[in-house]
Amino acid sequence: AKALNNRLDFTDMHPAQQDVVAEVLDGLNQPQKTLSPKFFYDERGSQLFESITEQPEYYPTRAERMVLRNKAPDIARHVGEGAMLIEPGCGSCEKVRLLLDALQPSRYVAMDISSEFLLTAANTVAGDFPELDIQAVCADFSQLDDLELEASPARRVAFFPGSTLGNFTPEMARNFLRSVRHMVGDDGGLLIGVDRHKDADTLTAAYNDQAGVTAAFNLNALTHLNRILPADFDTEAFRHRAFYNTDARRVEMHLESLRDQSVQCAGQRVGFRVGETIHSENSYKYTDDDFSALARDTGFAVEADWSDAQSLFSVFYCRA
Ligand code: AVJ
Repeated sequence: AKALNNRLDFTDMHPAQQDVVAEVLDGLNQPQKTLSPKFFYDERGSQLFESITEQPEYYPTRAERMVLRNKAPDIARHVGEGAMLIEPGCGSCEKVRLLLDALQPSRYVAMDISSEFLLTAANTVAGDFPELDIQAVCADFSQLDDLELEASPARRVAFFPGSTLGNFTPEMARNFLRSVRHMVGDDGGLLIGVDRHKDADTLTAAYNDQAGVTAAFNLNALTHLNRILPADFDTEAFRHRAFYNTDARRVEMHLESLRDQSVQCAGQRVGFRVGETIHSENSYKYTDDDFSALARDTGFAVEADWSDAQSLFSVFYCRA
């Protein structure tokens, strides 16, 4: 751990560089072609996501911010004072800011896979919250088990906002929350933002905004692949599709081929029939019962939950 200033430690766990080409080709060679949602987030993709969160149809970000801002004092009563707050995948640390004044954690552990982005974000938080101790940890989600946290009697509370859990299959969600449970220990907690199961019209609209930003975001994954593989996807030959799969309780995003075509991907030919899709994202939605069962399965119990006025989005506090 390298001290960058008095209150900001940096730990680099050197997350494994994955073989991106092999991973993408493996997904595109499945009977149902798939692509990980992580390929949305190049620089333009991150800007487009930012813009999605400002679209009138896309309610989750607004709803969660509202809950965190309005319920912060109540959340703080459950979390308790002086906790060690640990955020896997903290990104720009934007959500935690809404809680820090109320929560007064003894330490904020900000984890992310991109060290450059992480240090910028952590430094900005350090500047804005002069009393706060911060540990910035460069790591991916699979490294939670190996994370060395400061030995301290503080209660460890994981913070996982943004309905990032929605991108995980039920099996991935169970595995992830089990490692979170292991990390926070027997006295620990979990504060998590989850998008709720609701009518298909509201969900379909949220992933098919009128301005076409979500469509541009989805199609941008192909532009991203063109650059990094490289590949020669024609983004005009695909269209964005998003729908609620009610049985699986997930919004599915796909990129649908508008014609029979073949695409060169890292030197390999990948064929598409007209109407064939690349499944590019799942966004799972939860009922109270679904989430409680998941919590129970992973060694947690829901202690409190808060929602926006329209019950679109929930923040749960779970105790080990
Ligand atoms: C970043 C996973 C919360 O699932 O709603 C938004 C990403 N995809 N519009 C979501 C997303 C399309 C988002 N999460």
